[in-house]
Formats: sequence, structure tokens, C-alpha cells
Amino acid sequence: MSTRRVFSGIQPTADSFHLGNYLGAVRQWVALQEDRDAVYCVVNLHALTVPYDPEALRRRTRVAAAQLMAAGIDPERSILFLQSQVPEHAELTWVLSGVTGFGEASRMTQFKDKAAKTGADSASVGLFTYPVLMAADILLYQTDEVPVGEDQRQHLELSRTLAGRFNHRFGKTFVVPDAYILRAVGKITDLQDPVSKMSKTSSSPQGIIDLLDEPGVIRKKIARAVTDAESQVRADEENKPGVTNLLRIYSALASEPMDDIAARYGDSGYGTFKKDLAEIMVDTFAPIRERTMAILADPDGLEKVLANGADRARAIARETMTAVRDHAGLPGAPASG
Ligand code: AQP
Repeated sequence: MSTRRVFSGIQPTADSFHLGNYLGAVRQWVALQEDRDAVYCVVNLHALTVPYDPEALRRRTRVAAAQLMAAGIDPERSILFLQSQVPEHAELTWVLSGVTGFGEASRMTQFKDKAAKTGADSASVGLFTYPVLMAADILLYQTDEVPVGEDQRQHLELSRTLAGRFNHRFGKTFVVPDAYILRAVGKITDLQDPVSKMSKTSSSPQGIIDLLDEPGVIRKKIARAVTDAESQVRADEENKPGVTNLLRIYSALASEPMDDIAARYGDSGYGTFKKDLAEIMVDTFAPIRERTMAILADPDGLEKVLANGADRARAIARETMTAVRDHAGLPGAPASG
């Protein structure tokens, strides 16, 4: 049996990934390198769907790639590349948009939520078609599994629908991908508003922990994380969402069951629990921060790694696009010379 392929992407829309990105996605990406054929991408084309500054985008794209390597993505074992360096992503998006219903695209809750914040008139068409670009990212690489957070489940369902529809209409072209979502970490919530997703666009700075935060900042943010009037450390999603979120984070970072952690801290109050959690987080993130800085200090080295990743990604993407064009009745570019 051939090795299963995983593909996933992350947007360079902030100066650092946050704890939700790390636990919900990046950590799985690192683990899956062990026994999967892994393809990972900084999805800078997705980042064009909201207002942006080109210089900031360039910088954040480099920082995103460096952070992935610092977190453990090995560009020898996995393909690591920038989406904009493989033009087939944009081409396949257009082909897939022809088999996407306006109604089904309109039902995507992430677009509805984001458009509701800015008002539909100022939301871009790119934000609306974002899930079609995401489907193209995934389907280009004949992906078996997509490790993402819970917020991407609906988009992934659309990717599956589009793959199946295209295959049905034009002949078998794409692998239909499965979601790979870990329940325990699929939705890390905001430290100040623990019923909402930790999100770089809607959380306050105090509600988010960044992978690149200084140790002192991490300690402060955990100390101020919203809990409740009780003092018992126990998981109770409905009545104690703040403490439950912290327990979930602790459990993921320390690889220890939540019940064991709750039993250890029990009635001793939140102070020691939060202090210990902050130290575990600092111990996890400090080396990633240092490695990120070291990688960024060698821009030529980073560029070379990404160029090599783009070459490897493009070889697969080209093969898929040849099949897509053939099945869809589109002659490709004539051979030159
Ligand atoms: N809070 C979260 N818990 C678990 N997983 C999460 N992810 C994001 N937030 C959480 C997962 O991280 C991966 C990268 O997501 P993205 O490229 O959409 O990154 P983002 O724009 O950086 O994520 P945000 O903060 O969630 O952005 P906004 O504010 O735009 O909504 C994905 O696999 C995602 O599921």
C-alpha cells in the first residue's frame, strides 16, 4: 500500500502563529511527517482576501515558513513551499469555481461571520471564493488527509464535494480527501472569552498566546486568563469553559490526561495550576522562538529551502493539472520552440 499523503496550509496574516494554530494544526503536521508523505504550504494567496500591506505580507510569509521549520517541519522529509510560487493553485481554483454552486459557497459560515464583521459590501470576492482556493490547494496534491482545526471542517466538506462532483462529471481525476481533526485540540478558545475560538482577527491581544511571545508575556497572559468564581480545577465545558480550555492546553502540551491534571490540582486553587501551565508553555515555545530567529537570520538559506520545496510541489501540481485540463476539455499551453 502506498504512503498516505497529507496536505495542509497556514496563512501568513500575523507576525506569529498563535497557540490555536500550533495545537490545532502545526503540531499534527510535525507528527504526521513520521509516516505520511507530507506537503505543507504557507498560503499567501489566501492572505490577499483581506486588506493587507505588501511589505508586511512579505515579512510575515518568511516568518511563517521559518516558524514551521522551527516547530519541527523538516523540509527534507516534507515538501514545504509558498503557495504563490506554484501558479497551478490559481489555475485549478478557476476550474473548480465552475463546478461550485453559488448557493453552496454562500452557506460557508466563515465567510458569513467575517463578512458580517466588515459588512458584506466591503468583503472581497476573494473572501467569498476562499474555500474554492482551499479545495484547489488540497486536490492538486491528490491528498488523502488534511490536518486542520475544527473551524475548517465545513471548508473541507466542500473540498470533498467538489472532488466527487468533478470526478463524476469528467472522469476520475482527484483523490477525495478526509479531514484529520483531533477533537481534544480542534478548538482552542480565547483566554479572555473562552467560549470563542482563539483567533488572530477576533481575539484581543490578551486572549491570544503567540508562538513568538516572550516568556514574561506568556506568564502574564496565562495569569490573567479568565476562569470563574470557584477555585476547583476540573473540566466542565458548560459551567467552567475558561478552566476547561486551560486544562485542554495543559493536557496537550504536557501529554497528560486532563483527569490526571485535574486530580493533581483539585481544590488547591487556580494560582499554582496557572503558574505551572505557563512554565510548560514557556519551555515549549522558547526553543521554537530561538530557532525561528536563527532561521530568519539566514534569508538566503530560507529562500533556497522554499525554492526547492516549490520545485517539488510543482512537479506534483503540474501532473494533476495535465489530467484536469485533459478531462475538462482544455488544451494546455502549446510546447514552445
Ligand atoms: N483556535 C484554534 N484552535 C484550533 N485550531 C485552530 N486553527 C486556527 N485557530 C485555531 C487552525 O490553524 C490552522 C491555520 O489556520 P489559518 O491559516 O486559518 O490561520 P489563521 O488565519 O491564522 O487562523 P485564525 O486565527 O483562526 O484566523 P482568523 O482570525 O482569520 O479566523 C488551520 O488548520 C486552523 O483550523
